[in-house]
Amino acid sequence: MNLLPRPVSFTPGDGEVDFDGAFRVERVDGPAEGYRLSVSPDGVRVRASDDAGEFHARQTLRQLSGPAAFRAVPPGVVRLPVCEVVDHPRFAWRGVMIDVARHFLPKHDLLRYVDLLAAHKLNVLHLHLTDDQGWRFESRRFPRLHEVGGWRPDSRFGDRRSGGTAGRPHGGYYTQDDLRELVAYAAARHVTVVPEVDVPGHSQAAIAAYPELGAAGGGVWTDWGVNPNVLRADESTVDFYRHVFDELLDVFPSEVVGLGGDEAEGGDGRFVRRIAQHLAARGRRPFGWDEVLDVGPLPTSTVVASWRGEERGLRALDRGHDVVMCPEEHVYLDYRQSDHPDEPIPVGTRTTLEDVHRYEPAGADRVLGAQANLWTEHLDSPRRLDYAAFPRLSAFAEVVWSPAGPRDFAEFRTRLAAHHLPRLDALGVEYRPLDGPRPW
Ligand code: TNX
Repeated sequence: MNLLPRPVSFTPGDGEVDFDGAFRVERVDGPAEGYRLSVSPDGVRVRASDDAGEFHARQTLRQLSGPAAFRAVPPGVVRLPVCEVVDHPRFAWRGVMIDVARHFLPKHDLLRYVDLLAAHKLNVLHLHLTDDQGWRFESRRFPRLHEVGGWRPDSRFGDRRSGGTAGRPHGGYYTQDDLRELVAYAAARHVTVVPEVDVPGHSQAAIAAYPELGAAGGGVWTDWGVNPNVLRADESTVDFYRHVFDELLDVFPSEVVGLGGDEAEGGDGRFVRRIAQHLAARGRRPFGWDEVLDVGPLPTSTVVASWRGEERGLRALDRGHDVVMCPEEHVYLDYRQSDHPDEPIPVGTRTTLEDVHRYEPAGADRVLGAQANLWTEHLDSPRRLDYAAFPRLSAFAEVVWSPAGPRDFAEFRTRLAAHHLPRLDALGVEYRPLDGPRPW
C-alpha cells in the first residue's frame, strides 16, 4: 500500500490495468468527504458521498498513478494496480496555518501550497495576514495599512550564518483580487481559506500606519517576540477594526474568521469581545488563539485554537466551544527538526518527523480537528518554508485523516521514503531529507 495519508482500507487485487484518466463517478450515501474507489479490469469506478469525496478519490488515483503524475506535464496512460480503496477523513478540520506576516510569501507560492495541502487531503489554509512585522491584506478604506504596514527595514533578519540582511527592505501584500483568486483556487480543491487579522496584540504594523490606534507609536516592528505595544480599546479603534473586518469578510467567504487574540500583554479583553460580537452579528464564527478564553464571555460559536498545550482546548470544549488543537510541542513546524549542528533553522524545541507522526489530539472525539502551524520568523523564503513543512506535514496529514489507532512509524517512514518523497521530488518540493539536514 503506497497511499499517504493511509486510507480507511486498501484491498489489493490481482494484476494491473491501463488508466487514461477516465473513470465512472456516482454519488452514494456515506460519511462526509468519503469515497470508494474500485480499480478493476472493468475500469475505474468512484462512489463518493459528496464533491469533496470525489476530489479526494482523484488525489488517491493520482498517487496510484506513480510519481510522474505529480509533474506539471503528467504522463498519458498509466498502469494502476487492481484494488479497492474505502476512505473518509477522521477530522473535519485538517488545517495548516501559514504566517505570511513575518515573512511575505508570494501569491504564487500560496497557490502552490493549496495544491500541496490538497494532495495531502488537508482542507483548511489558515492565513495569518497581520502581525507586528507586517500587514499583508490590501485595505481600500485604510490604504496605509498595506502601503506603510506592508514594509519594514530588514535590519537584522535572515540566516544567522549569512550574517543577516541589514539594510534590505522586506515586505509585500496581497491585493483583494489576489486573495479572491486564492479563495476560488482553494475552493476548487476543497480547501477553505480562513483569514486572520490579529488583535489587539501583534498589531505594530497597523500602528505604524495609523499611530492613533496604538497605546504607543513606532514603526513596523523589526524584532521578534511579544511586543508590549497593543491596540487601544477605545471606541474609535474598535470601530476602525470593524471596518477592516468588514473588508476582510467581503473577500473571504469562510464561516470561520480569525481575530488572533494571542500574546496581548496588557491588552484589553473588551477589544476581542467586541470584534467577536461584530463577526457573530455578521453571521461568522470568530476564531481565536487560546488566550481568548481569558477575555470574558464570547459568542459560543467562537472556535478556539489550543496552542499552549491542549488543556486549554479541553477547557474550551467544556465551555461549549468548538476547538482546533495545535499544541506547540507537536505541530509547530517552525521548530527545528533535529539537534544536528547543520540544521539550518535551529529554533524552538526539537520536533522530529516521528514526534509529529505520533501526535494524537486530546479530546479527539469532540474537537473539530487539528492544524499544524508554520510561523515564519525564521522561514524567510519559499525554500525555507518547504524545508520546515515537509515531510512533517505529510506525517501530520496522516494524523488528521487516517483512522484512530496505533501508528507504526517504521511503516510510515518506509512508505514515505519509497513512495511519497518521489511525489514531492516530482513536484519540486525542497523537503528535509530523512537522513539529515540539507547543506544550506
Ligand atoms: C507564538 S502561537 C506565537 C507566534 C510566534 C510563535 C513562534 C501564537 C498564537 N503566537 O506569534 O510566531 O510562537 O513559534
